[in-house]
Amino acid sequence: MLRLSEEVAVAVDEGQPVVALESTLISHGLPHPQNLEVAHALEAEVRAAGAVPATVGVVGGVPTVGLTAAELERLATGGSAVRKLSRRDVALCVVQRADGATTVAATMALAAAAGVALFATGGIGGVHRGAGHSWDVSADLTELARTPVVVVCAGAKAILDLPATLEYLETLGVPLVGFGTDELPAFYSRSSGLALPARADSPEAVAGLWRAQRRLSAMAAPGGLLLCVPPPDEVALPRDQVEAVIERALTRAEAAGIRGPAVTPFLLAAMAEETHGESIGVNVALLRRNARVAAQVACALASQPPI
Ligand code: PSU
Ligand code: MN
Repeated sequence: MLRLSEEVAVAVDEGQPVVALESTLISHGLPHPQNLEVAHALEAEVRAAGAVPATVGVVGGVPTVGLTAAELERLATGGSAVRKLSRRDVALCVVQRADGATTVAATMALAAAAGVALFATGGIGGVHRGAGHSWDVSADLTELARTPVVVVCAGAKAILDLPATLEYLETLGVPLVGFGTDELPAFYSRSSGLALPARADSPEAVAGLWRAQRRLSAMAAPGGLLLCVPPPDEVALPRDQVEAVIERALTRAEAAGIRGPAVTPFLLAAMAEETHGESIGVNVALLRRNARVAAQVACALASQPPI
């Protein structure tokens, strides 16, 4: 039911550092042809830092950890034939032998099943603005509560309700750690004004925290850890400027009656239009940084004794 590439299977077996990457940001988060370039660039970042990349997706109904270049291209160019798969959608995609790109939630589940502990993405899903009315809360949050994977991100996407997302993650018992910061990054911007409960200043410190959490899972249900890395200084956008753009994007989504899984891809595309592509530049830069940091943590973890 789960296919690992030869390279990933060997690396997991030998305890080499491996970093999982998601595919929804390729198929539904970024425009073509930039999406395919980014998919390759993220794998290159992971390799440059000394780890093995494992991009996750479902190809012709086969859940795969470690997509080949041809499979990456298939998911990047398939357009609407490629499904956006959250955890609940994977089994149906398997039965129907369809192609699907995995969100943070589904990628975590498949990475954990393959024995991969590190995963890099851009921004996780979270509590949407107006969730008190719509109940739109991403399954990424509940997955973090139950699946033992370190997710490296730039916080939750700025289009969300960030204070509510932090509250929800606290309710679920998910540890949040700032990488060289005390504050939750706001995806496009470095600061959100929201304090994080913990901070780590090196990959080794993150690896140490993760080892402790995994050992504690003997007495408590296992879950993930969210490592929050601010976007690179050179490309980060000022928060007040981003907020104005988000308001316009949200108004457009509301007017178009967008609901459910279509909300996030719609808002990301609207952000790109409203910023004349600037939001995509930030998104790509932070993805690359997160891939590199995840690889560094994977290397630190691999050099410590097994948990
Ligand atoms: N981060 C990005 N681009 C994306 C996503 C995250 O920079 O496209 C995707 C992730 O796959 C995440 C999903 O899991 O959006 C969240 O979707 P939803 O809000 O429908 O749960
Ligand atoms: Mn949703």
